Amino acid sequence: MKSDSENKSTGDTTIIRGAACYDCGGRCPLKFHVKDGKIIRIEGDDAVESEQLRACLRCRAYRQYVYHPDRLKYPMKRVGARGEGRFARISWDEALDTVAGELKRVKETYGNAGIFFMAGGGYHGSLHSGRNALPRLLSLFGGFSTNYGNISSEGCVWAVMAQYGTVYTGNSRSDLVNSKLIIMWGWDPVKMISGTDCSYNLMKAREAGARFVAVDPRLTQSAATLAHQWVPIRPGTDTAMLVSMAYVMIKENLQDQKFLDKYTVGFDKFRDYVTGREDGIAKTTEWAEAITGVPAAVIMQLAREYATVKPAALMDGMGPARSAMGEQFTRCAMTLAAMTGNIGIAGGSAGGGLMNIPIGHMFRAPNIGIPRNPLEAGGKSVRGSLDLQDRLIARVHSNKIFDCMLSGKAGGYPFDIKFLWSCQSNYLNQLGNTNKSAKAMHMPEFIVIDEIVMTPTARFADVILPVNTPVEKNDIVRPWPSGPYFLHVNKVIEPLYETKSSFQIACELAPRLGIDNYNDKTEEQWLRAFVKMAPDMAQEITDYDKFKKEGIHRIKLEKPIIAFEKEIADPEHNPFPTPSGKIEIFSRRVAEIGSPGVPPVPKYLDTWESRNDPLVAKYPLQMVSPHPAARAHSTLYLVPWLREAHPSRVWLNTRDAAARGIRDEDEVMVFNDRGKTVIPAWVTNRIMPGVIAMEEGAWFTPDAEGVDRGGCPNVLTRDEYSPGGATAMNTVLVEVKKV
Ligand SMILES: Nc1nc2c(c(=O)[nH]1)N[C@H]1C(S)=C(S)[C@@H](COP(=O)(O)OP(=O)(O)OC[C@H]3O[C@@H](n4cnc5c(=O)[nH]c(N)nc54)[C@H](O)[C@@H]3O)O[C@H]1N2
Ligand SMILES: Nc1nc2c(c(=O)[nH]1)N[C@H]1C(S)=C(S)[C@@H](COP(=O)(O)OP(=O)(O)OC[C@H]3O[C@@H](n4cnc5c(=O)[nH]c(N)nc54)[C@H](O)[C@@H]3O)O[C@H]1N2
Ligand code: SF4
Ligand SMILES: [Mo]
Repeated sequence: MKSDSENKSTGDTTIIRGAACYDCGGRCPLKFHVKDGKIIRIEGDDAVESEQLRACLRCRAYRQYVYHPDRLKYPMKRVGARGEGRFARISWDEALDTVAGELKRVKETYGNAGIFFMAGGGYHGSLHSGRNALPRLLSLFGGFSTNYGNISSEGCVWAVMAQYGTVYTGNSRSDLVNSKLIIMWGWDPVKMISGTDCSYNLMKAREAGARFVAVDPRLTQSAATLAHQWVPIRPGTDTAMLVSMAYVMIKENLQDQKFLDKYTVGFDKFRDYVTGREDGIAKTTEWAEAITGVPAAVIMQLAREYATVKPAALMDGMGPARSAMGEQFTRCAMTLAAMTGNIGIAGGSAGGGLMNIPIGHMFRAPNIGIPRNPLEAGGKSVRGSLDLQDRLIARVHSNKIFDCMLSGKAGGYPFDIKFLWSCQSNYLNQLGNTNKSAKAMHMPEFIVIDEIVMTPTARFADVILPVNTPVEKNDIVRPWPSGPYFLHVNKVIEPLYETKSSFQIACELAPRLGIDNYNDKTEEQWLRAFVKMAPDMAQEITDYDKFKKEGIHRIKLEKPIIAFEKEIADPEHNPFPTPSGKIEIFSRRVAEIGSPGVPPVPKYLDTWESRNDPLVAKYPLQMVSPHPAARAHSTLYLVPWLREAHPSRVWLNTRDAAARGIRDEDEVMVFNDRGKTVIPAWVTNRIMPGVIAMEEGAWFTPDAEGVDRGGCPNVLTRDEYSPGGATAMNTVLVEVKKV
């Protein structure tokens, strides 16, 4: 029998265990077969004594990523116009001297606030991540400005902090088998993973007899494989359906009043809103049908079912929350979880979108330690306040980076961006309104980008620093939302070409900036220190060498983790970490902000570019941009196997296609006032009429007329965020025509 510890080598092939670090929704142990210093094969987990953490198609195609001919091989400087994409090779010395010189010049001329650090989610290792390595350097250099707001889930984070006071609101996936009803609401874990152990446990729950309902404008992979019922819903209207489900429960007295009385504050105020006592509008199923397109009878049925089948897990995804007023969806889902008494019990779910468990989670990953950014000294912590205004000292919202680049202080932002460091991000491609972002990229006086491939963002660099992939360095990484385990990223091959990690780059820049206390450890000393630094790791990993060799340390839990189990079982000794010590359906902290966009109890609020927007006459279709099945965002875009497995297409309902004379696989143009993109159509009834879907992450490839030929949905999205911070990616009106 094989086991975790076996690294069997046959002939001249060696097996090295390691892991990937994509921002991918999971995290998997991998077995790399290496021959003559080259990876010749990759396998997934082979554990026999525990549940396997099986790799998805993306890491199975890793070889074509590592050995892609278009990898950036050596430092380069721009020789053409900015954005044109013409570069010439330079030495590392010239590249680093130039970057250091520009940092000093900008600091002297404009002050540290002119230096903007823009970090994406591209790499998750503790040591080599530029997200850790570079802020440490820039803080020691006197400070920097940056962005706030988790693009993925800021609305969810805001909502859970308001209602529960913590981001750890998920249960172990192994607890799903205890659920009798699982509602996948804008949640497609078969594709987005939601923890590597998720799909397997959902299958087990299905086999154990749980009923599955999917609420999504698309019949997702998860809906197709698991669901008994698909409820298509108009994007951005989910809160109305949830509110109306609450109406049914209240009218039929189905809510768990004992639970509400004991553990929550403010249900009475929510009830007043739902019944219409507050605003004169009863949130009936007919009221919700008109908004959501979901038949009143279906809303009624799901409300009754969720209120009476126990335990039930309302799994509210981040997709519906990544929209205008998205945080209201998350707050409302948590409120229904409380109304049905499904919080803190096996088989239930507290909701909240994030689905994080606290042990072994990536949010708790140790890192090299970032000194407080001097520019933020004295300010509130970014997470410390629910009022977004408090975050503006040296930051802009992520979806306003490019707007800030364009208008700076004159546009009301706290700084002008003079020096841009884009690190492990492809934000030109990944944030709202790409055509506007491309204009903004002409504003900074200097742009440095460390990257693996020549992304649409990297094309705008003045200096490009080539970075290596996770198989070319040692690191420690932790799982996405569930787990619990820790992974050791092992160096499987020597760094290719002249590539370095972001951490190495920072180490080599430090002396050039006159910083002599940047780093005092070797790579191995850091990794050993990390294991001691994080309490959950220190307790578990007593033999670092074994951990490194096996590539994984699995935490053995006696029973599944259930969020808020203690708070529910023994509330007197375990208050919720909120000001009231209870679940805050009414939040005083939110009330104090005093803005109609953030009501103190969750409410359905109409948004821009909804079906009620007059713009609908010109752009009648709503667009959602789910995460790509065969990539991590724009990472892996160039990998041929993945492109073949999952060609990029726009999902278009048969009725909408017929009305426009479009047939399957026709090239179509998707457009609105912000941009135009050309992409083949997938004509299908797996999406509801009136809605189209384009996967995010396809590379922006403008032609001479400015039409994107790459199928990048962000030429259409808006660079806006919601009052609670949600990045409004799924709130977009468009039209489609045949080209
Ligand atoms: N394969 C793959 N997996 C990934 C990633 C990836 O790029 N590729 N990225 C990872 C990252 S960083 C993140 S943040 C997560 C994101 O995870 P999610 O946010 O959960 O993923 P999405 O695909 O954006 O959205 C989930 C679903 O929401 C639906 N949806 C969109 N708008 C609405 C709406 O208004 N109402 C309803 N009911 N449904 C709606 C979409 O159709 C989609 O099926 O995924 C992670 N996992
Ligand atoms: N329309 C639409 N847009 C979206 C979303 C959506 O739902 N709809 N989702 C959003 C979400 S949730 C997210 S998280 C963002 C993700 O947006 P980004 O964070 O920009 O993610 P990627 O597109 O994966 O780009 C990461 C880049 O990092 C590079 N990289 C990888 N490893 C390293 C490394 O070690 N060092 C350095 N320096 N670079 C490295 C990769 O080559 C890649 O180009 O996209 C957002 N954009
Ligand atoms: S991309 Fe993520 S989920 Fe897929 S195999 Fe790799 S680590 Fe696992
Ligand atoms: Mo994300």
